[in-house]
Amino acid sequence: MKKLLFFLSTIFILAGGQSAGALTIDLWSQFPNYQGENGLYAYGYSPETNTYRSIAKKPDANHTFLTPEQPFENPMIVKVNQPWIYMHPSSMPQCGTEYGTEDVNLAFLSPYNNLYNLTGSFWLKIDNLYPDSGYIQSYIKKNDTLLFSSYLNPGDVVNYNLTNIFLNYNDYLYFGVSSAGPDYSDWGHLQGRISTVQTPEPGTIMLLVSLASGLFGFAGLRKRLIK
Ligand SMILES: [Ca+2]
Repeated sequence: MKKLLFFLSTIFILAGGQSAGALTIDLWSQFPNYQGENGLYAYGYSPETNTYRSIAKKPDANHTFLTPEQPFENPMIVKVNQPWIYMHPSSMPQCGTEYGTEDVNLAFLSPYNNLYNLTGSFWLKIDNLYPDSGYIQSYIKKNDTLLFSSYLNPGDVVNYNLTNIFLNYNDYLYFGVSSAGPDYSDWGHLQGRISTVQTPEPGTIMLLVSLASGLFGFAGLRKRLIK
């Protein structure tokens, strides 16, 4: 009987066990063309003041956010060749003092209370003119909580694989790149995917409970008939 119940439960979960919010976001394919598209935002982040700032969308270019009021227009975040998103932070004084030192962030605003899996990579592309230049810190945060962090030298790729991260409705995930000092040749890149963990809906759970109690009831009736 236990085997039968397990089998039936598995069938119901596989057939009908949609999560409250089934969602998969590929950061490259669904990279926003305006702030908030697909729940994604381009932000500058000031570690000094712990504040986030929307980066301007470049009017004459798609999937490009930058800071035109500062030298080199950093912080900058741009969808480039698949699967990569280019992320350049900003560090005083080479990138200006308008906003001070800022990390560059791609943020995701959770539309549900749900569990999420996060997989992907950060990469520090080599600047061919200055191959030894460039050094960054990559990180992933849930609101103010650090979930992942790694420093990268030129050419380094680091993978992340975070499972069962619970986000409430309107919680933020931040995929960030910090200059970790000067920002010369800080050609940071990000790729990855955000996906909800499939969990049975309450209706499915109730169905399983009913099914289980029904089967046990049937088993009891059968035992009584056999007696
Ligand atoms: Ca740096």
